[in-house]
Parts: sequence; structure tokens; C-alpha cells
Amino acid sequence: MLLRIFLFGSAIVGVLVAALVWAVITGQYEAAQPSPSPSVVASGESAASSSPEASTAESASAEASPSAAASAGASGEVAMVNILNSEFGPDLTVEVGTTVTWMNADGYAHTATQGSDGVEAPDALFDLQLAAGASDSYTFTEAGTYQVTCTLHPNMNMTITVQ
Ligand SMILES: [Cu+2]
Repeated sequence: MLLRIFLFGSAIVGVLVAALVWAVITGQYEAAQPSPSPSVVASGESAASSSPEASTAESASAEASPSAAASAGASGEVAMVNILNSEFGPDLTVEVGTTVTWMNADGYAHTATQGSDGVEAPDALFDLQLAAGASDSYTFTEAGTYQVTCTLHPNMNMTITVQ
């Protein structure tokens, strides 16, 4: 009996995770859609943006697009960090007020935590728990240099410069 309950629960969790992953993927795809010219080149970019690495560049270059600005709220810009193969990817330089979203494209958990070498800073402003396929955001409201690490993988580090 307990085993049956456990199996049933596992199935429900599996469906929920699949739905979440799908929602994230679809959301990203739509966000990347408003391309100025639907030419052959643009459709090529859209196809490429379905790959996790390309979506980082797409989001970074899409800061002038209306939908990207709208999702950030009041005058804030947005930036995306795509976590893949236990790497944050390139360091970022953003404007004050930018909302940075970390998207975990790996099949296992990460964190995006203010700190370095897997250690959370004593006064950390953010400690985002990112399950497989999950994303979460932090809005940088003050200029400065922010070290970001994953408390589960100490070799995962990046720097965000806010100016
Ligand atoms: Cu990690």
C-alpha cells in the first residue's frame, strides 16, 4: 500500500516537473519571438534561440524589445543567465535596476547565491534555489560588483557588475 502511494506521488511530481519545464521553455521562446524583421535570417535566429546557449545572447540583445522591458516592470532592464553544464556562462555588466534571471537548464539543482567558491556571503542579498529546469530572479538596485556562486558546486562562479 505504501509503495503504491509512493509510486503515485512520484508520477504526480514527474508530471509537474515536466509541465514546469515546458512552461519555461515556451515562455522563453515567446520572449524571443518579437524580432524586428521576420526574414530568413530572423527565423534562423528563432530556431537557434530554442537552444539554451543561444537564448542568453538573444535575451541580452533584446533589451530594446517591448516585451522584455514590460516583463521587468518600472524602467528596469532584464538580463538572462543560462546555467548549463554547471556553468553560469560569461560575466555580466548591467545597469542599476536590471532584473537578472538565472535559468537552470541542467537536470539537477543549482543555486545563484551572492558569494564565492560555494560560500554564501555573510550579508548576501540573494540566495536563489534553482531546481532542475527552474528559474528565479533578483533585481540589482545598487551599483557595485557582485560575486555569484552556487553553494552546491563551489567551482561555479560569476561576476555581475552593476553600474
Ligand atoms: Cu550548481
